[in-house]
Amino acid sequence: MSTKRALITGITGQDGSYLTEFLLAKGYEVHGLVRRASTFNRGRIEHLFKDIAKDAPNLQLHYGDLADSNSLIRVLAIAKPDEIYNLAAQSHVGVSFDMPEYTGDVTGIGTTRLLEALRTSGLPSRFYQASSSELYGKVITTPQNEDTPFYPRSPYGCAKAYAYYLTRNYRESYGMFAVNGILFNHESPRRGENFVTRKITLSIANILAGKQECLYLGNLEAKRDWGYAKEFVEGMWMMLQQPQPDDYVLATGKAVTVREFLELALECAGIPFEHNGSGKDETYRDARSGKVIVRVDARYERPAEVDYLVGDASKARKILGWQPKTPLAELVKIMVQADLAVAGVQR
Ligand code: NAP
Ligand code: F7E
Repeated sequence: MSTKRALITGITGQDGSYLTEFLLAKGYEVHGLVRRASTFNRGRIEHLFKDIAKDAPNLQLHYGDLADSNSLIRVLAIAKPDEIYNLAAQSHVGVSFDMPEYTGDVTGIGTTRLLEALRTSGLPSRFYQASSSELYGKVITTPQNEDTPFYPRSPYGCAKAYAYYLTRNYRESYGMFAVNGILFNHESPRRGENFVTRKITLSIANILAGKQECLYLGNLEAKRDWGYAKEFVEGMWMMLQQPQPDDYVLATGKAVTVREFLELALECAGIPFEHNGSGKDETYRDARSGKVIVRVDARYERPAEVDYLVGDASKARKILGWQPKTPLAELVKIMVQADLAVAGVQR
């Protein structure tokens, strides 16, 4: 059997890096779209190059951008992928309120550019679209599954809704094998540093290392269904191995508040804490030193919040055989330990 080829947009991101590892281990030739940056943006996949022999070019990177159709056409012609994973996006919900037009262009229209480049290429590639639980936003029913109506609450959620429907439209209009993975939050030590879980674990490590005084957070009451990214990328691949294209939710089915995540992380790092005040005056102190280590800061609140998301992944469990394995307490431990090592804290 010939080697399978995959193209990953967003290969330098959290999910892109885990998916690349997963596909390389399965013997795939992996092509990645990398955008030009003035700073080094390949840190999450750098280790993979070190492991690869020079005469086994099974991981190839190509400059390109979801805002640039010609680069997508060029990369498709070079990679000729059997499978395409469209993971690239302006993926930060909070930032999308500051940059709604850009978010719409990259996260929404970027998907049109890639689907249209694929359609006109005539390649038979299977297409995965990174859809999101942010589609459900101000939820209509709980838990959310593939039939739950959408109510996006941010420019990011709206852009993802557009991309979701476009993916379905190309499937129905042109018979393309195009699927949506509607993924609930998934985290890891490779999570971007300005998403709340990683912000918490990295800040705690930096506080213990004496590199940071205090962690400033927004809404502590939001509830999320947090899983382990490494396990979620396997579900993406499973969706593209099915006989028929379809859309699937991936989630753990359990949700906790940002506050609960914070307290779990503090416990995991061995910091005894005292909680005082409420609202904007709320603080957490290190019970040993009395120093305030967590404060609430309105700068991190959003114009419209998504209060509570929890997913029902029973379709994925039944049809794909996918299920999450790592409980939240274990995920918190993995993230805290990795960040203590990054910060140079001896344990
Ligand atoms: P991430 O870490 O923010 O990675 C985003 C990737 O997109 C990075 O490689 C980034 O490149 C790339 N990118 C951004 N703008 C681009 C552009 N204009 N052209 C080409 N590439 C661009 O996101 P993630 O957590 O891995 O998530 C992967 C995908 O799943 C995203 O589409 C996200 O919206 C979606 N999603 C994520 C979650 C989650 O909980 N993680 C849940 C549901 C859906 P740089 O490295 O250069 O910035
Ligand atoms: O926020 C609250 C914030 O930015 C989670 C993306 O991967 O998952 C992610 O979107 C919650 C929100 O993730 C801070 O208000 C409090 O309620 O970590 P987040 P997100 O918005 O859920 C979905 C599924 C995606 O698709 C997205 O791409 O935490 N929160 N204080 C904070 N959030 C941040 N970022 N920073 C704070 O200081």
